[in-house]
Amino acid sequence: MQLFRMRLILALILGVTLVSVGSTYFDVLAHKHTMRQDLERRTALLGASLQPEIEAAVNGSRADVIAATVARLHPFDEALGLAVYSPDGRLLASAGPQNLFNLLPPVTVKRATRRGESVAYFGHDGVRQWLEEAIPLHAGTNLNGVMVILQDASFIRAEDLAVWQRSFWRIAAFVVLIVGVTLLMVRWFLTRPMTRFAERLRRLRTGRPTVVSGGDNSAELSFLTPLAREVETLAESLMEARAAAQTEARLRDAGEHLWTAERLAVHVRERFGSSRIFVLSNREPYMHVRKGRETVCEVPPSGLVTAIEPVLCACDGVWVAHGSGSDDRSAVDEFDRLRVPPDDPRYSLRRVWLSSEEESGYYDGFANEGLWPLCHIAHTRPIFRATDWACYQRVNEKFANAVLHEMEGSANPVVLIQDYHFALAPRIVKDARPDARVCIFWHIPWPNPEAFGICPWQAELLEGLLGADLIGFHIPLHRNNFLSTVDRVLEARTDREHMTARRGGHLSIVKPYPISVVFDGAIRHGYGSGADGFDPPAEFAHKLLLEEHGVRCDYLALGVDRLDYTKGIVERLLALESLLEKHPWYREKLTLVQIAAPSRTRIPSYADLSRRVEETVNRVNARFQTARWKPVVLIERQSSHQEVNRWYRAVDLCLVTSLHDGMNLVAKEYLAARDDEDGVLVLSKFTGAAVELRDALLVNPYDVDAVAEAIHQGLEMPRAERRIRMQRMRRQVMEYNVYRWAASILTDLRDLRMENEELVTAGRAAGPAMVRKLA
Ligand code: ADQ
Repeated sequence: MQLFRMRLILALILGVTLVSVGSTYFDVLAHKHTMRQDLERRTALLGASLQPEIEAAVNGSRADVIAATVARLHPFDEALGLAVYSPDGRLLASAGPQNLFNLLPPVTVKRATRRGESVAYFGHDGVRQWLEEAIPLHAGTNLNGVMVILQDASFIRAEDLAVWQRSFWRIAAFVVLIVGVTLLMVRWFLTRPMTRFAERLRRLRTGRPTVVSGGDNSAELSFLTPLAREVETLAESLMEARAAAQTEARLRDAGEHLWTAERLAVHVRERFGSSRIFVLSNREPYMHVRKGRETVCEVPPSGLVTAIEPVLCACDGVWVAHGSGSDDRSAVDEFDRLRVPPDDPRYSLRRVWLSSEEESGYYDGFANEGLWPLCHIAHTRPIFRATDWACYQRVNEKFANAVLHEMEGSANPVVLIQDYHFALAPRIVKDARPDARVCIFWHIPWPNPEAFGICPWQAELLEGLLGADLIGFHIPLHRNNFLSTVDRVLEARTDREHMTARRGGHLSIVKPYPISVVFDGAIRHGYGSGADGFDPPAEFAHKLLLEEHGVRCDYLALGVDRLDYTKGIVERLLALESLLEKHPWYREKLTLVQIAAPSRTRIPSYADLSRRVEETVNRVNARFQTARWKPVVLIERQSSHQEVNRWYRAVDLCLVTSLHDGMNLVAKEYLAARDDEDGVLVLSKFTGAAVELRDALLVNPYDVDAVAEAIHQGLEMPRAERRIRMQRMRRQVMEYNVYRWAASILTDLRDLRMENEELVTAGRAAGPAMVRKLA
């Protein structure tokens, strides 16, 4: 850097000096030219005024008259001398420095005589500089002599010198100014951004977050953005590769096989060959959102994208989803498609547009006011409107048709339909394309047949779902409930042993696949241990609470949820209140940070929940808070994945108190983030996650006092016990990660067709009795 700076300074000095000297040189030349012209003009005027008298004296041919006239007319302003010559070049008379006239070359006189006109010439003798102006003298039309006026021209050289002297200081000032400004610009616009950029890269390389102190430097770095994007993508790929290699090494060491994005991609390519995979979900993996004058492409936080993206990338599949971003239309082609991921396009996203009526009837209405509370036993009454149902049917058809359209020309396609928004789509797709392998994954619980029975269109929903070849739930209980509902509602044959349901001629396999999260240990979460200016997570959290919320505490508990009545947020707050009541020791020591993302805000029950949560927070805080502490800090917004991860790593205890939950990914994300093998998970036994995570402190969220006791137990738990429980649960999440979830579904989907064919073939071979049994 020093060498670069020295070279830059030298180059600047040389460059600026050369340019300035060159420009001064031309200035001096022009100035000199002007001064000479001016002197010549003045001398010519003087000559013209003297000429008549001198001519008269010369024409009189008397030497004494000529000498007297010349002597009389000299001296005059600026003139060095005046002389008169005969036409043959003989000096007749002179006034002024005689030696100079003797020195004069007769050239000007001869030239003036020869040409018959005035001749000017600048001469010098090393000390003085002068102008000779030779003017012919006439007698009538005859040339009778030459008059020479010598003008002092030394001032021109003096002027030149003065200009050079003045320019020297100007050039010096220029050099200093330009070098100084350039060095400052280099520092501000190059050195500093480059240093920060290098720091960013270093953090990326070491897997640390991109936090640069000193405020927003985005404008400063903006010119590096394209380069930064490329390098960051490259660095991320390298980090992922390194993480995958480390994971593989860990696995080899443990003699196990862990699923990674790369392994899933290879698996898909090997198993599905040329078959393309089509995904249908309500939420899209990439959203174009207008922010001020810019359009930004965002990835909505969702485990689904993480799991499904490697699958689609591996086979150049198509993801069909609702185009819900404010600027989504600007990013698609005439077929409503775009290639994603934006940085490295590998598959297509097909956006489907919905009118506000369709969104309100299908999404807000039937899906979220009807099916959501129907499937979650959380005592919020489902609302079923015939208009919403009609809309749900229409929209299911619309999305299914979009999938069918995308599938045109693809042989043996695979279709992965996501969630309760599309219960009718499997049947529509399968009827139109019997060669497709169709799967639907139901991300929420399936209640018992009595509870499901209150839906006026339960038969139609089941009929739609049974169009799929594979129906996935999180846990066996939901699968069993589903099969019981099918048994009760439809003319169909279910088989608990083989986990199948046959309706008409079509067989559906119904299986649990517990969804999970990415488990990449410390590498991606990568928050440091205090090195490089980063606070350890706990210190960061305590500092943030103090600075932003004025809260000082010893223990931190955390809740992370969408603001949804199934998540048991109010119950959690009541449990905290009960704890502070029964164990006053925790007052001024324990704070619950509740991060709540606003959700489905157009639906009245959600707006009501938001009000209730805020009221309860205010009431509990008002009851216990002191000058420097309060029991609850409510952060009511969608946070970034990184921010949530920081909190996971900072807290003593994570509270998941859902009243009912298909799985609950927060519990698993918390475990994945705790590479320090510390922390306690308090988990509702009504979540799907509770089936796997037996080392959590399992609670009934309705039993507020019991939850309070679990919090107490968690905070008092010895470090060794916390560690053992955390290790066991982390191992579970590591082995059953989200890639394994996707791989299991795809493997079963691939094998299922053969299994189906075998069963049907066996049935046919065995005759009518066997067929009946299967039917
Ligand atoms: P959800 O009901 O949305 O999912 P969950 O599984 O807990 O519930 O997933 C929530 C996700 O949103 C998590 O990744 C979490 O980190 C994130 N999140 C929540 N609040 C946030 C906030 N304030 N800021 C940022 N991120 C936040 C449905 C079912 C679940 C099932 C999943 C997956 O209801 O039971 O586990 O699908 O199948």
